Amino acid sequence: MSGDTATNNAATVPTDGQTTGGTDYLNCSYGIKSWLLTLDHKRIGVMYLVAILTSFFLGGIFALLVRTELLTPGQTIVDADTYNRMFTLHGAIMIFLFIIPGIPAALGNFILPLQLGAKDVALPRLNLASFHLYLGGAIFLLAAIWLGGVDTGWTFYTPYSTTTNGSVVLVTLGVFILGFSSIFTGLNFIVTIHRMRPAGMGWFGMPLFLWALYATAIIQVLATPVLGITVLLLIAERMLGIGIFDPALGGDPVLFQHFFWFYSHPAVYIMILPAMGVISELISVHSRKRIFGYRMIAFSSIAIAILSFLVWGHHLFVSGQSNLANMVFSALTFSVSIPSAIKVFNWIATLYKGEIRLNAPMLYALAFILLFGIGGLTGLFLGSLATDVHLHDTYFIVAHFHYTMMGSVVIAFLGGLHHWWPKMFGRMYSERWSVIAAALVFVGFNVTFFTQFVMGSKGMPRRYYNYPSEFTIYHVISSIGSYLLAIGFIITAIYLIHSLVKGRKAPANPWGGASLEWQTASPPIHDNFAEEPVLTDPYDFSVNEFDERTGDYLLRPEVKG
Ligand code: HEM
Ligand SMILES: [Cu+2]
Repeated sequence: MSGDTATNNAATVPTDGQTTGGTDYLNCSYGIKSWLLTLDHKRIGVMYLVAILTSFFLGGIFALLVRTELLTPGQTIVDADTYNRMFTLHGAIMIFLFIIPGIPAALGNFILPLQLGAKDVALPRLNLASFHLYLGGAIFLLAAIWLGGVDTGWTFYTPYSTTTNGSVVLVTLGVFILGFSSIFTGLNFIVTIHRMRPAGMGWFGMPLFLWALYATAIIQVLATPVLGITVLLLIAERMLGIGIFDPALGGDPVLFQHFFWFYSHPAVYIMILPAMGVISELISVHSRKRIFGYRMIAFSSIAIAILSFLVWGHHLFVSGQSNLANMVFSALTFSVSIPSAIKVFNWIATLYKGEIRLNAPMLYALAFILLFGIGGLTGLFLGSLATDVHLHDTYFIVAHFHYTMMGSVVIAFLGGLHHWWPKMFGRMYSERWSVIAAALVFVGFNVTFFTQFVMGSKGMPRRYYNYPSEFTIYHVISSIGSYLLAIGFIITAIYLIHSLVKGRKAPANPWGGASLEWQTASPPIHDNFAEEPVLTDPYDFSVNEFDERTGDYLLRPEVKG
């Protein structure tokens, strides 16, 4: 097998930082410089992971504050203005600092080159630049929080966002900078998948995770510039008084909604497509069964990426859009469910007669199928005009996007993290606690958000600080659910951090995966592969067999050749 690794096998040591002669990418050099200036995709992936999980923690704190405020009608812990700022920051942090970079930047960065048998991504310096831009954008958002935040909602709708006081310019500038981080990551992944596939690995020889990252990258590169232009126009109107969106200045506020959702709807697929890619890996590896309908799953990722650009108008059904446009966007919205359903049915077909291991990665994969099912199907309620008029801007919407973003993407993120954790950090985590935490997250999540479907269908509006007392019981149940959810996340953080210090040493291939990342050491060396990996079919699990003595799955001698 050739590719860049073939040419220079000699392990190189990083030039950035104090080299130690350590054997793996974690201990081959030390010092803050060796991390912040690293060109190693694995270290960049880990830095993203730390930054993104810190953002999730911060966004989660705001979520718990929002839920605590909603425990009673009227004031509970904060006043109405502060409440508006809290849900806005919750949404903005969760979207722009956590879930958009999310799986691609953290897990994608670490795993993609390994699954290609490569030493790194095609453009390592651009990769590092995308991380620095992420940090830059995050600093703008944090500065905005420090200066009082914003109360516009994460959607920054005009003309309110061009007139209200608050750090709108800081936040939107942060979003603008973060956009470049996303574009550069996408660009890097597209070039790497095109140029660094080893000889013998055709497009249909790649793991499906890479197809999903590829489809995501297309959206990152094509859609994100639209968001960049939109926020620049918003800043121009706010700072210079140029009439673009504000009717008082001769602008059109609905134009902003078109621009904003032309990015933000495809953006939901930047979130969910990588998650779907993770699920394809988890379902097949942890049922030790070839994925069912490989090509249909691969094509469905591309189909979703294309269709995602054609449905943004379903966010404007009650914004005075024409009936014709409403009908066209409604029909197109239904069509997106077809490629999504293909994935769900193929995952279920893969499980059929599989050797299913009910460990944390599989439990999260099974939870994903159910919760994504609920999230997706309730999307059809909102895609149909008659029901959307009733449900728009209610808690039904809040529940819907938390089932898709939280119940699906975050759950898949957790599944992928537990799947690749032994590879990334060379340690096994407590299986028992991972199952307990997965159960708590699952129950807590459904108690929090299923309740919101019920109160939303009864007319409870979103973004309301106060509410009629008939909704109190739902809010109390939902808040208790969110505390359970938080406990589940805290337990997860504890045993994962514990595993870094005290965890059992991980074998190279603890789960019996057949894709190339499992042929590297756990954790990998700086250059990834000490010897050329053997090119295998990523879903042919007969290539390896379990070795009781080491707890490792080893390539069969006849495969190794
Ligand atoms: C950790 C558990 C979470 C809880 C308890 C939670 C709770 C909530 C609640 C109650 C609202 C509605 C506030 C209102 O309309 O007045 C909300 C809004 C929102 N949440 Fe979450 N959420 C959580 C996680 C997430 C995650 C993981 C994401 C995305 C990755 C997310 C994204 C959003 C967005 C975008 C909004 C809309 C904010 C707005 O109206 O501007 N949430 N969340
Ligand atoms: Cu949408």
